[in-house]
Amino acid sequence: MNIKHITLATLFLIPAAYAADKMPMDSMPMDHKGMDMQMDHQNMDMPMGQKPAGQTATAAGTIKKMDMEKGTVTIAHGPVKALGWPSMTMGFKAKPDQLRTLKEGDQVEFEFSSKGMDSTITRIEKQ
Ligand SMILES: [Cu+2]
Repeated sequence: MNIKHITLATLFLIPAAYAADKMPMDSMPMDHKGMDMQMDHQNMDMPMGQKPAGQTATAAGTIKKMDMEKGTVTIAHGPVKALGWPSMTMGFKAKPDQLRTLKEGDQVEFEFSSKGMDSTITRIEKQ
């Protein structure tokens, strides 16, 4: 019991004393934080410099709404494993040609490319 207590006290006290004596509080932590922030910023900028490569995925769902003039289709789709998406209702860009044979309420299977918030249907078929 007693030995354990002494050991614990020593373990806590020595690093604390060391830190107070050898590491000035005002320089090291700040420098370190600044470095992390710069690195994060670089990482965020990197994808912008690359050519826009959208991810392609397939999903199945139900057509909720179509807008031939805007070229959009709203689909309540199931989970998209490839992108880590849960099931949701969302709008996709689509060419009127792709929507011509479809109507609201249709069950569809489709393929799309996703770039940020933009998802464009590349193939869509009635199930
Ligand atoms: Cu979605």
